[in-house]
Amino acid sequence: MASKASTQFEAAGGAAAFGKSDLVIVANRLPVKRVERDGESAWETSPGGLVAALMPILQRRTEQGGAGGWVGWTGIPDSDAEPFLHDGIHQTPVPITEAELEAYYEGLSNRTLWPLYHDVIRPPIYRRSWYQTYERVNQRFAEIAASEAAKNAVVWVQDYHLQLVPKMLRDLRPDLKIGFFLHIPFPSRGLFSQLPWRREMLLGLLGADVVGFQATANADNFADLATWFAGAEKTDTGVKLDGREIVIDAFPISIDSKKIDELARKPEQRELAARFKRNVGGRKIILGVDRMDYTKGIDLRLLAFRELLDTGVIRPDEVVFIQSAVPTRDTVDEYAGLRSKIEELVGQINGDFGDVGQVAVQYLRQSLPLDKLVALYAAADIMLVTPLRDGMNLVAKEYVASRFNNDGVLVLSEFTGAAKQMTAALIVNPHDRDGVVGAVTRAIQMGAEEAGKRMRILRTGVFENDVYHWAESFLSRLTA
Ligand code: GDG
Repeated sequence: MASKASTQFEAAGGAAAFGKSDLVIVANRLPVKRVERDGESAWETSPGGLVAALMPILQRRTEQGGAGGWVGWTGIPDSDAEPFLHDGIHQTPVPITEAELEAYYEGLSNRTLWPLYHDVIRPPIYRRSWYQTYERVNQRFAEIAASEAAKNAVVWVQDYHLQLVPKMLRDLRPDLKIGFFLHIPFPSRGLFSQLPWRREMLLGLLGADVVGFQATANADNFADLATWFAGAEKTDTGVKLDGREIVIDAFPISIDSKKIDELARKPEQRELAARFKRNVGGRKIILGVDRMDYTKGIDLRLLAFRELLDTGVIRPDEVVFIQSAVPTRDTVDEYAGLRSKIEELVGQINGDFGDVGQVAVQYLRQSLPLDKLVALYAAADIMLVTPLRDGMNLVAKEYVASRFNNDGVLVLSEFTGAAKQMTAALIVNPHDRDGVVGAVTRAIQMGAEEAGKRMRILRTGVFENDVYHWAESFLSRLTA
């Protein structure tokens, strides 16, 4: 596979022959997925904030006479899909085999880096063969990006799956402007030092001109590690390495706030939200929405809810807790155990506090369509966002964007990137059961005036700093 990509690259004349796009996004996944429509298969744009934010920027580039491109995996193992045009954007697939996915994606990305970067909530597994595959797949991404990028193009690499790409790409194409953004947290020296390939990973990232993080603390950790292990020198804006200035900064990601707000206001959406409310017998709704991931603190949240019921602060005929947990990374072992644990807790709580036709916890394990999700946000009196560690957390922002009546209370973990911006939420330490119980109690009792004041502040922040602002501020820093 690696040889196929290198051959393609060399056949195209290597770095001497420049590709088509002058703005290229490189991400693990392409922004499209293969779907069956009317008995035929076709490419369809994938939902999600990152795609929604970057597609218009790439399209604008095309309209202005340039060309936007995206390099990534199709989501189909062993696929040899050819490059194609979708919505005016060059889509360049990176082929990945089933065996490589096991090592590069499930292994090094999701069983080593994901737990390590999320404060070792689960023990990271360090396996050299996974790292070697990660390196090989990263090299393939770099080579394909090198052949896609026009001379002096801007290339923006996304996330922890591709941390070696910036340096690999710079070695192939020193003419490029290279940016990197990490969507998950970046740990402190004490934790990061565990990584057997720490120096390689740091040098990989330092190949970029701008390395962006969700929060200042992450950027500071990276600058510290770059000087400690990679011999970089601190500067006012980042670090210097081999005579090259590298900007290191925080660029907190956000959502398409206007789109969520407009959707929530639609009459059919309001009707759906009202129907949800009727379905739960008019009870107050506490809501949790997460990927089923051990970083999200779903179990601790359920235990806090149980305590509220145990102590009688909450009565099951007055309040319902709706937890939506969309399945994710099902093939990774650590996730299977989590699912049983959560389902057992839900079962216990409902066994003890449910009634005929009235559950205490309404648990949904499915991917909800966006309109249903937004109607749930609109129906929820209290949103519980209690991850143990989270780069940003977009759910908190989506909830706020859905509350066009300026009501509802957000309870937010201090260990999310979002908590640094959303200080008008009720901020909690998810490990502190008493603290979470106290915050939910306060949220239930909060008067409309205080709730409205807090929500207005939160909404102003979410509308001023949307995902378009995020993308533009990163790119303008990169091209400055
Ligand atoms: C990573 C970082 C960072 C969830 N259930 C459904 C559904 N979702 C959507 C939400 C939201 C997204 O998934 C989850 O985003 P988060 O930010 O909360 O968390 P991660 O998936 O862990 O994202 C995180 C993010 O990257 C961006 O940089 O904030 O820290 O871990 O948009 O709405 N969407 C639909 N149905 C569901 O059932 N349609």
